[in-house]
Amino acid sequence: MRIKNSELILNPDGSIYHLNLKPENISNTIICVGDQDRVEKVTKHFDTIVFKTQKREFKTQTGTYKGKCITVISTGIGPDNIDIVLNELDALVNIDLKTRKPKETLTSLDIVRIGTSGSLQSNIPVDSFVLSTHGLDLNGMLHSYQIQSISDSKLEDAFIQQTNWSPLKARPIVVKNSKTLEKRFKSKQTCSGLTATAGGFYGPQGRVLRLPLQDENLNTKIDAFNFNGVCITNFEMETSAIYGLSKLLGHDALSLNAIIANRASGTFSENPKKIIEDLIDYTLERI
Ligand code: R1P
Repeated sequence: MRIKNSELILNPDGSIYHLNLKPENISNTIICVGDQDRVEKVTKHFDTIVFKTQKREFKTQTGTYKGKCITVISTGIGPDNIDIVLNELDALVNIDLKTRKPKETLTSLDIVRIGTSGSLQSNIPVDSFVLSTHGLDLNGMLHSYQIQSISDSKLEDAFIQQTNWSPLKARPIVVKNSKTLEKRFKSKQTCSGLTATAGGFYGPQGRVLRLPLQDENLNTKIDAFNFNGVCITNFEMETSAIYGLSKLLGHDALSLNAIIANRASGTFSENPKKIIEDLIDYTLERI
């Protein structure tokens, strides 16, 4: 069925609405970063850059690193932006933009996030790398889709019970990473665990400036969560959305985060730029 102009929006030049990209502008290997200024921190290592564009917070550069074609794209902050980025990247490879029909043969993208994050555990210090085995969706975005086949209801039930999760909030959803990508990126340098993805930076991650929290003990319960040895390592704002939409759309995704804050000890990295640079080097060597 032809997808209507109001649902699949194209710019006058034929590029997709928010990302400003045409199918020929992207590689099947994607690195996504939150901060648009991080795009160049990745592509400065490239042999060549063949394409650049930016619209709003979505900045894209495509080029080669040691001969491999890679696209680097910034997502901005939050799961709402990931909904745009994942759906539009998928449309570029899996929908014929001229006929506006899904293609019969689908393409699977490799999507690797290079992010920053706060650790929740004292044994995962600032300046370490976290590889997310799962995304724990605490923001509700994925509930707009049919997620039953990709979510882990046992882990979710344990989380709801152990944290006394408010029924007034969206049910948490747990989604796994791509095991293929995990094998390639896991090493002694990475700590593995479950990454909680919040829909905001302050209240949704338990930070208090002037507003009291719905549950002031929630972070303590999240820190202590344990289900058959699975613990929650860190908090950020994109991983579960990337994992959920990638699984639903048939892409492989992995999220790597540089730990720049430790919420357990209240510390912040003295040199966050360095640990982000180190994670970029680490990722490019394995991609
Ligand atoms: C919050 O400051 C932002 O930083 C983290 C969070 O997930 C959120 O996007 O990641 P990035 O540095 O990749 O944006």
